[in-house]
Amino acid sequence: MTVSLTSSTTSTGFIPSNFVSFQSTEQFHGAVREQLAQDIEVLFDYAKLPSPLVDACRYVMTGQGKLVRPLMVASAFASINSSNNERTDEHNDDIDTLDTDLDTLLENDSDYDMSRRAALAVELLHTYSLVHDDLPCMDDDELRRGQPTAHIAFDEATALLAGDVLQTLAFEVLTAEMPTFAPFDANIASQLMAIFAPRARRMVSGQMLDLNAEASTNIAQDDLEAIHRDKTGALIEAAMLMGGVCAGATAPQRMALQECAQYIGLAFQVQDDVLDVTMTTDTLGKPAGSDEKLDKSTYVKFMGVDKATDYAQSLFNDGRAAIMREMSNGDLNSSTDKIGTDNDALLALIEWLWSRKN
Ligand code: GRG
Repeated sequence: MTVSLTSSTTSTGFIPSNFVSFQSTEQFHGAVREQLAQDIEVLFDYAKLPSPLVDACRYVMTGQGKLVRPLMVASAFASINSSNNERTDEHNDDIDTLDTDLDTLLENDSDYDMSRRAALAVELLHTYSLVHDDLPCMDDDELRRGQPTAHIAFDEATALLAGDVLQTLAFEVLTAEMPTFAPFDANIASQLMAIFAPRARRMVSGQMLDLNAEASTNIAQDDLEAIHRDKTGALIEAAMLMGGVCAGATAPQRMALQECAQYIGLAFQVQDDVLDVTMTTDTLGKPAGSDEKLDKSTYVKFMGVDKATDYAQSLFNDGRAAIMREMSNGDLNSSTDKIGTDNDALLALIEWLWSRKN
């Protein structure tokens, strides 16, 4: 599989991009992770947080997270970008392409940098939710991403503030002028904000519904699904849509991204329930079997491990189908508005998610 991403030749300043082709999903994901690690440092330099707040933030942001949501932003960005560039190429076939190519490159550089901001934003928000979720007043967990949780490594007040400031930074990063990022595009930034803010709010609503459900003895599968649509699904939806918007996704492309995200958001949660009972603490990097210990309502509790595994697989397949349908735009002879090509980062991402072990 080959995926394409527009990538700055260096990460300093507004420099026209090269189109870099990656030979494998691992290579593509590695490049996204490396860029994100650099951007996290740029952000902490910019934010000038006092100690030990900055240490706690760096600690939680640089643990062994899988970076699923930034990878979703980058994959949606790469797929839509590659699809739309293909269309531009077709359109420009008869035109002198020299000037157009330079315009496209400059435009893409700014788009790519907006996708870097979006990737950073979703990871900041996600990490804040994990830090708060682990606090003694929530799940009271001591292990996360293979290391002691923030309130254990630091103290409860610092962990609470770290979560708070990560959340604030998640919004700030979309419009701050920071070194190594092209000046933010106000039009894209406002679209990103409109996607991100309500879904960040839905994540917290989902957490409340989850806490309410813990107190109730008997909840239906539909209720569980509604909880996870908000708690886990909303941010996944935000990640895919934000990546698409940065690459200039059309309305049908956005609808396909949203539909795909809804399926894989739920699939991800069902899979999480399965992994909690089938994997070890070492592999998970967080306590195995904690759902049962906390008597949580999970898909495994509803339907058993085998059926929950099948359910996750069928949801991933539905997510893939949403993308595939858009690739052919309902008409196998049409290439208009298709999401990706044979080198589709999104389809590769779904495969990678399905094969995850933690
Ligand atoms: C605002 C306190 C608060 C919570 C919001 C998202 C959330 C609700 C709580 C986090 C805990 C949790 C179990 C969420 C379910 C979503 C989920 C499966 C999170 C784990 O995500 P991964 O697997 O984690 O992507 P890494 O560590 O790899 O980033």
